[in-house]
Amino acid sequence: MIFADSAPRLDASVLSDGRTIAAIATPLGRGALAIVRLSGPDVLDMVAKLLEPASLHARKASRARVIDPEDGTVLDEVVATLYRAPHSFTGEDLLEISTHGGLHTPTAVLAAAIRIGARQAEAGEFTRRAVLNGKMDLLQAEAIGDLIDARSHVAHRQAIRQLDGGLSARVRELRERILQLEALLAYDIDFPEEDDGPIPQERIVRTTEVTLRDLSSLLATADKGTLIHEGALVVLAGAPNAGKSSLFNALLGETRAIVTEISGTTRDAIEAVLDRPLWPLRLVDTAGLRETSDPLEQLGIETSTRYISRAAVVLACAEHSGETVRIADAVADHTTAPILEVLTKADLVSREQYVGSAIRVSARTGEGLS
Ligand SMILES: Nc1nc2c(ncn2[C@@H]2O[C@H](COP(=O)(O)OP(=O)(O)OP(=O)(O)O)[C@@H](O)[C@H]2O)c(=O)[nH]1
Ligand SMILES: [Mg+2]
Repeated sequence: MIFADSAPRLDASVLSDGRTIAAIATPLGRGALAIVRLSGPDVLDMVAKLLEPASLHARKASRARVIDPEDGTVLDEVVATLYRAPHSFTGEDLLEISTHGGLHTPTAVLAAAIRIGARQAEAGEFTRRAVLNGKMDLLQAEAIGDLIDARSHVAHRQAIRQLDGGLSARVRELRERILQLEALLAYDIDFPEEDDGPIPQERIVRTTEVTLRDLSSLLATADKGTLIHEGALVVLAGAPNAGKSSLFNALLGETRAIVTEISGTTRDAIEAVLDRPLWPLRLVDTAGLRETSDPLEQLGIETSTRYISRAAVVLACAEHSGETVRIADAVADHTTAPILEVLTKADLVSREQYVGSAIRVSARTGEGLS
């Protein structure tokens, strides 16, 4: 049978020990609330042992007390919600307890669950069970990780789209097309003697072409995905005292790097993330490039060079027209990335005086920053 009509199913018993797992789902720290989650076959038993009253209606939030199963003391006043299998995030019976926050209370509730037989969940184990039980596919599980790790507006938006199944649908479509192609080929191989078989050769060629085109257009989005996750590395490079740190601060809108009139102020690379609409920018201020006998400054320059070699874009900064070209040439030895010539301190050079194609910027007046 060539056509498979569903994705290969994973054997849940191989990857899950079938025990009830428990974990604190929220970060530990001072806060109003925390969530302790339990998932697995013993959840109903555990509700009976942990909660008072123990009668919960599925999918209805109920007020309850968590009771220490050993000495009967009250651990917290909580809101508990029970989800019955398969109608839960993991596809198993699942209990969500909203406890008060802080360090001690959620930990005490978790410890109580473990004392009555739950196992501390590993990182990502609730999501893994959701995948094993067919509640979501791997791309969606990955999207949950991306959503949690999102540090910018675009990364967040992309993760939401992937969670919604956008990428899954594209991959599914491609898979179906490839299976179809396989069937056409197999048919052709099975009946080689028929010159003019029921499947015209052009049809196979056309399907192959369309599939290859769709595959490469999907692959082409991978680089963009990486940019969205990691941000585009934008390196400010130039001679000492060119105004790189001032430009860095002005672009960020806050004073992150030290600025002085002394050449060689910046010794180390300083990174900051700028949230931009297409993808975040990882802006890096670097030590000014020059010949030096100071070993400390030399180390800073080596760091600058390393950043330049990994950059997505380099801003070749200089305060005198003509000098930007020299900096751009020096930078080009270390990278194939696009290099933008940037004339800094534009407030000191009138437009009439200036000849050249560099972008004029001034940290002082804000000119050219956009
Ligand atoms: N007029 C004017 N002065 C500026 C501007 N930007 C920086 N400066 C001055 O130029 C000097 C050097 O600025 P920095 O930002 O420290 O220069 P840098 O390129 O980071 O220098 P190093 O870290 O030593 O390589 C300081 O005295 C700043 O006040 C600007 O846009 N206009
Ligand atoms: Mg500096």
